Amino acid sequence: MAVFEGTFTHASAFRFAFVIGRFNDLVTNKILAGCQDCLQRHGVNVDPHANQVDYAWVPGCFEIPMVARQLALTNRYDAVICLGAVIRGQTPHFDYVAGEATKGIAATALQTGVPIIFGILTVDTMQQALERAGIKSNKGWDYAMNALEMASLMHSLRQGGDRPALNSELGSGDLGQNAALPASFVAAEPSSFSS
Ligand code: INI
Repeated sequence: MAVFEGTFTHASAFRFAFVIGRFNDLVTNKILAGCQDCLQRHGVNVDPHANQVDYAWVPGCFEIPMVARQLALTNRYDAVICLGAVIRGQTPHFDYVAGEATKGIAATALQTGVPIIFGILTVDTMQQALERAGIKSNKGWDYAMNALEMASLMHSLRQGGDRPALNSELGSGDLGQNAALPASFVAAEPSSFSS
């Protein structure tokens, strides 16, 4: 049998996309900065003009799943990171916005097979949101770590699975889901995964 788990050591081999809500952008910009800090310190080039991270801005959390799905379907990304902030104090339809974003993000991950990171803060007050966006800690760091881990884990699972096309794809030098990674990155006993 094999153990599959993600690592944080090959981040430079992956591509990521962000989907970020402009609503409450005082908060979402700070979460994004936390994410970028984490990715950068793990070797990811977060410059939008480089070819490792793309950014899509949407009006609010309600629009995030649609754009995340569109990005995931391109098959260019190892993970899509969704960032938003829904604050109960500001809206009577908090539950609708938060609920639709949650359902949509979950459905997108299951439908596309691409890790979609749920980086949506759902809090009661702006104070609580800011505390999670840099005043006390920055949840963006956690979301970026989740993205790195899931990108790595899914790669490991594909390596261990019976996906014949993958071997020919490896070595292409491309970034993204089919990127070539060191042999040590492959799960120890891949054959057991196909049984
Ligand atoms: N969008 C958010 O991201 N956070 C919120 O707190 C929020 N509130 O309070 O309403 C919000 N609303 C906008 C919504 O996401 C859509 O952009 C809008 O309804 C247009 O479809």
